[in-house]
Amino acid sequence: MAEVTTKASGARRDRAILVTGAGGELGHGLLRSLSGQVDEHGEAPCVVAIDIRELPAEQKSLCDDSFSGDVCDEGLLSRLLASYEICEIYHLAALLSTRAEFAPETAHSVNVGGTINLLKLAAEAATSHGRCVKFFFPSSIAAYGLADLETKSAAGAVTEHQHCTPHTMYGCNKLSGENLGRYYAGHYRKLAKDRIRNPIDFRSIRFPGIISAETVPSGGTSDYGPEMIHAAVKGEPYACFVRPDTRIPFMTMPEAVDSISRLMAAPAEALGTSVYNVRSFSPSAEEFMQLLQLHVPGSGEHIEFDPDHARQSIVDSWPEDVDDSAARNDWGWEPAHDLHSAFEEYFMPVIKTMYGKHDVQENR
Ligand code: AKB
Repeated sequence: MAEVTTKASGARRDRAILVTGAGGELGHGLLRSLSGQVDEHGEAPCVVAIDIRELPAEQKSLCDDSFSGDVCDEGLLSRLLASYEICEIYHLAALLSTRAEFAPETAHSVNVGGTINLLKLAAEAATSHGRCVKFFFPSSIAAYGLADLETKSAAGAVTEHQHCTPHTMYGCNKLSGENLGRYYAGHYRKLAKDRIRNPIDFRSIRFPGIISAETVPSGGTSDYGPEMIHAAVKGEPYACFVRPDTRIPFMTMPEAVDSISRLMAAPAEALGTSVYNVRSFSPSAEEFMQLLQLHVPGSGEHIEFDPDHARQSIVDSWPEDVDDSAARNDWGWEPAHDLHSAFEEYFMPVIKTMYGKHDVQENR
């Protein structure tokens, strides 16, 4: 039985935005942007969060209600459905790529089983209140699978339709989530007589590695980027688990949150597809380290490259860049940063403040 940690009382059948995996890195940024957001009816729906762990006080304060529980717990989801008129869902809960490879079947249950549960909940909510439920699903560059380094280098920036042959359970699960979203949005219960057409407005972004200046990720394979930056500012040594020439796309956390808000606000008629690539910069691990060395002098001496064969093979199967022109054309996606401005305007000021390292000398 899920532990219920309700903040607001008496909130029955209020309109609500549901966020799963709200305690994760992306949830952290997203809750801030959703809190108090006014919808097209001029109302601010409740924000209701679920996470496997109890939310920290700061995140809880951004929600009207929060539940510690599992997206595989159908009982918890039924109780949510009975308590709220759910109008929008951000389904962030997932086991990331590295963690999923240690327990692939568990990852499948959480990542795919949890997604089906949330899609079903969205369809039931739509049936109950008679309006389409907007559903956001964060997909990933893990949905791609390049056969080898030669293929990766020849492919360059890949479109949404190329190389969708993932090498990881997490990537398979993300691709599956995209397909299930399309199914629930356009074809759910095709043969049922009492079928409701298009109960869900499903929208998804294939994220590159996301770097937050405020939190350090765990369980992912793009984690070497954020881990390196945070370690350097803290003055700690770091052993990077990929080769210096490893290249995948990244973006900052505020850009990731902004991309979600923009996609969700876009008129449905403008969207030519339900899954979009986004990206901001695509440095090699060595270029990353060199820039860090400029901003945190001496940090390069404490960074070594000690590739982990298995994790390296995962990153080698991800594209060196993605083509984000569909997102640019359909809903005006534009990155706020290139690599240099991300360091100057976001990573360095925010991370230094966080660790109280204002005295780390800038050397540019
Ligand atoms: C991971 O490394 O698993 C994630 C991702 C790229 O989706 N950060």
